[in-house]
Amino acid sequence: MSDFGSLRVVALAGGVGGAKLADGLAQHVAGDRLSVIVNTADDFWHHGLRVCPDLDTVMYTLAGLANPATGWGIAGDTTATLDALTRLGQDPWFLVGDQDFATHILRTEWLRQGQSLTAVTAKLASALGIPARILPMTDDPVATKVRTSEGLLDFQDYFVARRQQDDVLGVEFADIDDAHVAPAALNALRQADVIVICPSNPIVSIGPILALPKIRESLETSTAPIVAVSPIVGGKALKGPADRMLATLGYEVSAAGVATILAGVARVLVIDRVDEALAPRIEETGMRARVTDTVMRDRRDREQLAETVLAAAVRARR
Ligand code: FO1
Repeated sequence: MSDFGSLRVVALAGGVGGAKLADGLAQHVAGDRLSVIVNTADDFWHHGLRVCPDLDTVMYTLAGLANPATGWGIAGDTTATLDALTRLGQDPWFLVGDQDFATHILRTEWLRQGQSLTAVTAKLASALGIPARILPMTDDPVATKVRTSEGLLDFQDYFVARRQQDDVLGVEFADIDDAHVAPAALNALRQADVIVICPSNPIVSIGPILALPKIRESLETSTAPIVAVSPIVGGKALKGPADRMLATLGYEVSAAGVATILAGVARVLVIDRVDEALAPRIEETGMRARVTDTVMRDRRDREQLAETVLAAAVRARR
């Protein structure tokens, strides 16, 4: 544990990129002093089970179980259940492994008993030996819908079934107006010494978290330094469709474009060395720019990026 072990750190995260930085932060921050508030607007019902992809990606990554090839799912998982479903005539468009099914089965059972998603997630994470707190942004259902020339698509239909081939013309978060921030997530934010916005898609991963009014208000009024990491490096998303989405929604596809979305929320934007020339433009938005290597290829990269982020936060606090 490093110099940052006593800080209470809250990270906002979506799926794979967010989970990697959360893992880096967990290498610096003691036990439950790290809280990760996770996007739940990708969640959906599949074969009668509640699937929460971003929560599970963060959970499996922090447990050291994540499939390194995909970033989601469990390493070495088998597909006997999916194969049996296919034999029974089901289209296996969404790849759920056998061990992953166990998570969805238990989550669904506990939710049906009336437990909150926050409580269910805590039980699953504790069973996997994760000391950090994994906190759904809300216990209420919120669903991302993607507007395309084919109509309004459910998020996983756009993302997985249609392989992100459609131009995204707009994004909606269904039921967001009726959703309350989860109390544990709000408490964590209020007690944070440092807040980190992970390099997740700013539109569909960080966007839903910021769309909860109490979260945005808490960030805007927080005295804790807020440091974001750009998920766009050299004009490209490291993973997923964030670059194409920014383009079709009218944003510049660069760290400077990310800065226009996060200005007013984050105090510092961490950008990659290849984007160093964008630093003055980012600083024009009122944010400080911090330049470092942001591509996380292995666990050591995660740990080093987390160290840079935490050091930038501590500096911004003064
Ligand atoms: N992403 C895919 O691209 N294809 C899949 O078949 C797929 C299955 C899957 C199963 C469980 C899970 O937790 C995640 C899964 N993902 C899959 C990833 C996920 O749907 C997306 O990456 C996120 O929703 C975006 O953050």
